[in-house]
Formats: sequence, C-alpha cells, structure tokens
Amino acid sequence: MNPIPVNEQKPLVDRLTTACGGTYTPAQRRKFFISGPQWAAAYEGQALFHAPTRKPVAFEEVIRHYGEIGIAHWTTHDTDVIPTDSLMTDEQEKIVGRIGNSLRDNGVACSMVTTETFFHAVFAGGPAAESPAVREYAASRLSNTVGIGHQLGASYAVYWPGSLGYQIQGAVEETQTLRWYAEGLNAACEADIRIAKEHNRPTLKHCMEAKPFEPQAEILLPTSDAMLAFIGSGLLKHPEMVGLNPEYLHELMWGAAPRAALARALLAGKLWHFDINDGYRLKHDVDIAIGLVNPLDWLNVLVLLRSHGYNGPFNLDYKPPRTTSNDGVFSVSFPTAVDRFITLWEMAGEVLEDSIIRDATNALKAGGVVKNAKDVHEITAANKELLTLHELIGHRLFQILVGAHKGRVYSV
Ligand code: GCO
Ligand code: MN
Ligand code: MN
Repeated sequence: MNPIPVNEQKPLVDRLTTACGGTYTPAQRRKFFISGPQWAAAYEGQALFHAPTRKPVAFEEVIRHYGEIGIAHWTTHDTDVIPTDSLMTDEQEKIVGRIGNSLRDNGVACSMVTTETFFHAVFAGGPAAESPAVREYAASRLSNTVGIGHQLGASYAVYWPGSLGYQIQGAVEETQTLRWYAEGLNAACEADIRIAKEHNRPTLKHCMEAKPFEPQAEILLPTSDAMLAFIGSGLLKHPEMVGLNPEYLHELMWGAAPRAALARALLAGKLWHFDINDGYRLKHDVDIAIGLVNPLDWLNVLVLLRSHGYNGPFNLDYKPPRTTSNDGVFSVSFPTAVDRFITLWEMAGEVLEDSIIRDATNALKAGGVVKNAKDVHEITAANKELLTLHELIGHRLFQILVGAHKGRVYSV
C-alpha cells in the first residue's frame, strides 16, 4: 500500500462511508426523539492522560451539523455554551438569544439542559459541600439552568452528581451531604414551578443520572437504584417532579445488567430520559457510541423499551474517539451512531413481531400440565422440555441481530 496524502484521506473516508450503505435519511432520523449533546460533539479528545486531538467547535456549528444529519434535538450543560463568569449576567442573555436563533435556523429543538457542578474548582468539595456559600451558589446555578431551559423550550433538566462523593474516607458525613444535595434539587424544583408559571409552560422533568465511580472514588448516589431510594427518601419536596436519566454504560460499569436497571426504573414510573452509549463492564467511563461493544444487549434493551412504550429522549451521550477527526465527528461518528440506534430499534420491532419468539414466550407462559400443584417432582418434570426454549430465544435474537434469519449465505 502507498502512503495516502492528507488531501486524499477525507475523500477515502467518505467513499468507504458511502459504501457501507444502510444510512437513514435526515427525515427518517428526525422521526425519533434522538438528542445530540453539545458536549459530545465538542469533545476535543482530552482526558487525564490524553491531550486534545480535535479543534474546539462552537454551538452554532454543532447545531448546524445536527440539523443536517437529522438529529432533531440538542442538549447542553450551562457551561458548554456560557463561560462560568458570564453565567447569570447580561452576557448569558445574549448567548441564550444566539442559541435560540441557531436552533430555529436549523430546525433543531433544545430538549434538555443540565448544570455543570463538577468541573469548576468551586465544586472541589462537591455541589453539596460544607460551605453554605458553595451550596447557595450551586442552588443558584441549578435554578439558573432551569430558567435557560424554559427560555430555550426544553422539557428536561438533568443532574449528574458526579462530584457528590469523596476521595478521602471519613472527611464527609454522608447523610448530611445527601440532605444538602436534596436542598439543591428542592431549590431547582421550586424555581421551576415559579418560572414555568411565568412562561406559561409545564414544569420540566428533573432527571437524576448516576455513575458508580469517577470523578470521585466514592459516589454517594452511585446507581439508578440508589437514586430511586433518594427520590423516595422524604428529603425531596417535589418527588413527583424528579425521575431518572439512566446511562447505559454507567449501569454496565458497576456490573449491572442495564436492561434490568431500566426495568426497575420503568416499574417505579421514573424512566424519563435515557443516555445511550456503550462500553465495557467494570472499566471507567469510556463513553463509546451505541452498539459498538454490546449490540446484542442493546437489542434487548430496546425490546424492553419498545414493549413498554418508552417515549422519552434517547440522548447520544458518547464521546467520539480521539482517533476521529473534526470532520469525522459529523461525517462518520454522529450519523453512524444514529443509524445504529435506528437499526437496533427497528430490529427490536422485529423481535416483538417474531413468530418464533412469540410462540416460545407464550408456551413458556402457558407452562406444562400439572395435576398436583404441590408435587415438586411433577411440576419440575412438566416444564423440563419447555425450558429449552430460553436458549432457543437467545439463538433467535442472535439470528435477528446478525440478519441470519433473512438467509445469510456469505461463504456458504
Ligand atoms: C458522563 C456523564 C455526563 C452527563 C452529563 C449530564 O458520562 O460523564 O454521563 O456526560 O451525562 O454531565 O449532566
Ligand atoms: Mn450521561
Ligand atoms: Mn458516561
């Protein structure tokens, strides 16, 4: 192979991307409640051991590209778009005005806003630190974000309490810190009730997002289940306004089955928003794009959500790899992530209609014929053959995933 000059590389990537085929049109993509985060597209590839590999990208460019790709919704942290020093000033108003124009011009809607309470040095001790001034500032930031959300037409606010925890054992009293954290959420909900009235809009859905570790060694609300317990703890003034934004990888990170975690959120009526991505168990938060690591598990997750009529957002909270170029973020990373999601969503529909899976599931639910309901041996024997269907269902899901049920003949 001859070395490939830089000016031939993008055409090569474009040619191979086109050759992959299977792309959905922007109009088809827009039919889904898919949102693209500002921070995901603008991620420059930096990390603890990694220098940036991409140039900064402003919101105008992100929103324009999302509009072209067919990602109809946009999400942002306050500080992704407004420098910390400009928050809660006239400068904020100007920026929010520019964002509004950009969204309108590109047919993109803001669906969710979130407050960055983890990056700035003021949050070194977390958003619910001992210092009353830090907590008051955190509460005003949360309330300010709610206001921005209403100005931009969002319906959701997300809270990722990543710095609610500690590195040093014994330095933090957990019950007190959680009470203080609840006060921040209470302030946001109260502000929401007031601001929503002013804007003649419904209040936002306030969604908590758990991650088991990172950036703190120990996190006080490490899982979606911990958050459900917190919502129901009596500390929140408006628990009915607060639900969950689980992230696929965050549940996987602690070794959970994401589908089971989502099922528990569904049963609690709190599955309101969903961050979609992929990665590895018991590793750090690599935020790989959906379906690149666990496509079969993803298919199963979407079967669950389709069958329960989940109609909230699917938020593309992943990080384009640092090997992807600035151009590649919008020509490969986002379109392919969206298209894998839609493909898996369509397959989930096929799974729900599949006659083999339906027959097998119905047979398992019917169970075997038992005369004596107290006879453990009879009950066991009556269901023995039927239970083989569990494995057959797994095989059928695999066939649907790889398209084998349509008669693959590669290399036959
Ligand atoms: C992560 C987190 C964030 C949050 C975001 C919303 O992976 O580090 O998921 O991306 O989703 O901060 O508040
Ligand atoms: Mn997330
Ligand atoms: Mn993550």
